[in-house]
Amino acid sequence: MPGQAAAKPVLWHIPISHYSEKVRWALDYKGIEHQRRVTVPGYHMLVALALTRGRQITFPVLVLDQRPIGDSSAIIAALERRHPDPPLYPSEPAERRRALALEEFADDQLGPHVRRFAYHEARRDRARFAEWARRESPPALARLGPLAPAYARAFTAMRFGAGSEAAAKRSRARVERALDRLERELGANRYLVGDRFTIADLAAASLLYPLVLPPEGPKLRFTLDGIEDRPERLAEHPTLHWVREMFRRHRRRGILSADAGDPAGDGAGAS
Ligand SMILES: N[C@@H](CCC(=O)N[C@@H](CS)C(=O)NCC(=O)O)C(=O)O
Repeated sequence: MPGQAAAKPVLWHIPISHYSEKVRWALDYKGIEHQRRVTVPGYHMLVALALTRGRQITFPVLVLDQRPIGDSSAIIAALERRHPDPPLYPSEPAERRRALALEEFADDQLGPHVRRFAYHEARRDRARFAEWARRESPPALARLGPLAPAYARAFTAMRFGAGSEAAAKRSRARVERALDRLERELGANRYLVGDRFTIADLAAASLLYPLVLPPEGPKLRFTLDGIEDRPERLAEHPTLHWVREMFRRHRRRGILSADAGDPAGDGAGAS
């Protein structure tokens, strides 16, 4: 309709999810006004399937120009085409290839293992995990009352393998190897590719946020026991210091529409 503003992009996300944080960061970095929607974790898979007509089972999903896009990397590729400034992809072809390869490395080698290990550590303290699940749940899930923590335990075990000590240990080792590789890739540089912030930095830093809990990132109401208890192994890793720096320098807050369904959208501001 002439004169009618284009519909704002709508981000379907999970506040605590690091893949969701990756897309929130890209939207905010590019200053794209958008709306955010949340739904009950678990049920979100049905919502993702419905939104994408069966193509995608995971969140985040972004509806951009009426088109639902699943998968954080595909979403950011579409944002890059639609809103090229400021760019997240390097313009030089070899640098762009390296940045996209590092994004893929972070998506595949880091994301699932950070998630399994972090949830496993969080689940160790049953009372604290239960308290977190009760407070953090969206209203529809909170209505389950005492069942909400049981639901959270079952979901994180079934979908993410967080219930298995052995699997969490393997994931931790994978995370440590990935941190070492990123340290090598960084060398003496501030950024992974070239001399400016790119998708490579954004992907690695966002997918590592649960191990760092930077003040600029999503607010969780607990810190992860395992990280606190064994700081000598992980918290002091140079790559995690770099993650803190990336959040401090580049995680600016973005523009949410006035009518956004979920104004904070990342758990920030919740008490
Ligand atoms: N490759 C996907 C992964 C996203 C993902 O794993 N999302 C989780 C939430 S953190 C999810 O929806 N999981 C549902 C499931 O495990 O099937 C992306 O980059 O967006």
